[in-house]
Amino acid sequence: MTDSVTAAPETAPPATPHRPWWPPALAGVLSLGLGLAAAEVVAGALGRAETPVVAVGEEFIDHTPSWLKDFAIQTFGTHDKTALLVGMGVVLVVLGALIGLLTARRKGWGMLAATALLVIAGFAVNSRPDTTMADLIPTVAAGIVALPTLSWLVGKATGPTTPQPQLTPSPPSAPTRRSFLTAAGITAGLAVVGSGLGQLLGARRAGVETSRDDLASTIDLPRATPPDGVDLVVDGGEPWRTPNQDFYRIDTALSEPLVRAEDWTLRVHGMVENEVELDYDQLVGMGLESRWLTLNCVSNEVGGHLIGNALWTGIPIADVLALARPTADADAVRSTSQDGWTAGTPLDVLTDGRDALFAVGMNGQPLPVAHGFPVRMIVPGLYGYVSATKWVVELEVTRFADFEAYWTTRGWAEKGPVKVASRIDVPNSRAHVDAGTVAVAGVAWAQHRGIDAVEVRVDDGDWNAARLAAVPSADTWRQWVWEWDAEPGEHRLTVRATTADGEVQTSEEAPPVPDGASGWHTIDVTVDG
Ligand SMILES: Nc1nc2c(c(=O)[nH]1)N[C@H]1C(S)=C(S)[C@@H](COP(=O)(O)O)O[C@H]1N2
Ligand SMILES: [Mo]
Repeated sequence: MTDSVTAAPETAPPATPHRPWWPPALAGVLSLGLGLAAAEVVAGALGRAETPVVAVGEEFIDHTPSWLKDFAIQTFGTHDKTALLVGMGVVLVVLGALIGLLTARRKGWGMLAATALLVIAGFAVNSRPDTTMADLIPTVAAGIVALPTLSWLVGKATGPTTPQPQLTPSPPSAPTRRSFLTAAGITAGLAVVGSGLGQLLGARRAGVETSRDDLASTIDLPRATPPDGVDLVVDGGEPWRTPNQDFYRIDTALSEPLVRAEDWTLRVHGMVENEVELDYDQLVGMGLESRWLTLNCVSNEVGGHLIGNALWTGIPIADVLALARPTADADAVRSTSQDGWTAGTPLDVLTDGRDALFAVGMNGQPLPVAHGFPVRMIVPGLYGYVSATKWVVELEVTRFADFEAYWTTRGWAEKGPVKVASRIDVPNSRAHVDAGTVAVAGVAWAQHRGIDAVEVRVDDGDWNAARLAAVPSADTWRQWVWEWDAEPGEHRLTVRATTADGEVQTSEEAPPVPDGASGWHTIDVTVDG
């Protein structure tokens, strides 16, 4: 006996109101779109090329089988990249719609799927050559924007979350529908504005990279082949010449200043008889010189790696100052970068004949943007914070008594001559080595004075003279090696250097603040019998 047809209304299963499928799908697509637009803005602002979309596209290109590549080129010709982007757009719309629908039914799963998509994009970014952790920032921004938007917009698309007991299904009420459409419209508008802004910001970066590429053929940069005998080539040691992409980077710029060479000028003023303004061609026209110079940061700890050595090509700062003719009572030069950072350098250091340069080239390449393109200063013998102004646009000849520079207002010393230092690179700290002959090796530096001796000590034993590599001048770091006849047990190795003018590196420990770290570098190793 079946009386279900006539069953009392109160025993019927709760009615699920019919809802159209497209609002949550649209919500998914728009949230994803807004997230990706946010990534474009952040990437543009930071001057980073690797947005999640670009990285996934590039990975796709790199991993496309060649038959598909050939097919794409044959079919789309030079529009193959456009075809790829359209294809990716279609895939993103489908994925966004699916994520929106999933979020409407199972919110947790939908959010997880969106997160997974961004994590995959993050892996793509990470697999691109030359990327650092900072290149992940745009992808993270995409997540920070997309996930809350997804939750909010899908919520709007599906109406109030508190179930309203209803006997008869009713269509979503007009106000709910209208508020979803408003929210969707705002999201779409923001996504469009965001991607436009991202394009604009990214174009500036592209313009600067083009300017750099052009210079590679118009200015005369030498091949940066290290001189003979500078590299001891000990296994695990650092190369004497630091490749540009491995050169430490320190600056206060959250996004790199983007200045095209053709837009750059340098103004020299203050206590001078003749104010000077030079553009890039005029500066380069004064004559380029190339010098191996080691640059290090005052913040480097004993044993640290905030130091690098490169072939710098540029114009002597002294030549530019000679055009301006500083007055006799001046004793300082305050240099300013395009983004307003300042350094104070002693005038006599800049004019005493040392190779202080306005550098335009680094290791045979136009200066990388991160290292100060188009022009930066580098002064052998001084820490970077008092001398190595990147993106330099202005010199004011002045007196130390009359100004403070960026780091001196923050407790660092007014003058920053480099302290003599030495570092053990091989073996690694806490390494296990076999008893017998062990190469102990590293670098020592005292720019502009030069290194005359390096000694190594085992535990509290006598100092042993290390063998020194060649150097082209007193302005670079110097590699050293000492052959140790290692006996089993735990040992502590200590290094110290002596400068060419006779200063023995002090054992007295000082922190980096206010004028550079001092003390001997030591490492502990275990010699296995
Ligand atoms: N414009 C600008 N130039 C700058 C800095 C900076 O913050 N802004 N930092 C200085 C410091 S503290 C150092 S150690 C060197 C580092 O140069 P690098 O990043 O090319 O290694 O740049 C110097 N020049
Ligand atoms: Mo520095």
